[in-house]
Amino acid sequence: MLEPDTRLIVALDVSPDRAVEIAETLDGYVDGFKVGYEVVLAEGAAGIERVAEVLEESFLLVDLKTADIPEISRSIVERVSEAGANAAIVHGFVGPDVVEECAEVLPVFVVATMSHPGAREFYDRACRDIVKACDDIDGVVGYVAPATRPERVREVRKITDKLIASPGVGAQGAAPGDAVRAGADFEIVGRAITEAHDPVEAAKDLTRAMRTSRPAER
Ligand code: O7M
Repeated sequence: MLEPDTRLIVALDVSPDRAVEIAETLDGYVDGFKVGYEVVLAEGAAGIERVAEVLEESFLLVDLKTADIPEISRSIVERVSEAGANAAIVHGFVGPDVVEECAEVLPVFVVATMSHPGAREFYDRACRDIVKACDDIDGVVGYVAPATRPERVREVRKITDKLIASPGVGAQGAAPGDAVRAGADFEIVGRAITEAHDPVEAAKDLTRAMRTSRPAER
């Protein structure tokens, strides 16, 4: 289910109606979709359900970047699971007890560090330790590491054989394929697709660019 093929995950940071429309149109053309606060704050778990219902081939990640104590984090992931998510995203800096609790409920991608410049201040320093601490946890299927700083993707890849999903392509400045070449399995792309005149063409262009990228040796 979470196997890389086109290597593209589309971030649907748009209204629930638009998220459903894009998901229906691109289902099967891309490996997966990611929904988060834009959809959930508009319609709650029902927004996740609406996107999940139209997907027949692509997977659905729910990105609430969960970062609470283990019990609360688990109940958030339970709700996300009931709504139809195939995997959840949990922050790594909260520690392996939180990650373990969530990963008992649903496959989890752990945020190892982030794509924005401020992540250099604190998050980057914890990146290696987060991956080392989470890698033996059953149910951790992968990590989120930034396409904007491929050296961080390489750092994560050196420690783990699990999946890596990398945001930051397009609007945040990374070129398609940069993260895959550094060892990522997926690139997460939002605005470059959702704000494109023709999201289908934009997604196809991106998948073509990624297909021609040679994945790094494992
Ligand atoms: O392509 P964009 O910049 O429009 O969108 C990027 C998406 O990736 C958006 O949904 C962000 O929430 C997400 N993201 C980052 O941009 N940076 C990160 O470090 C982590 C994420 C993410 O997906 O975390 C799971």
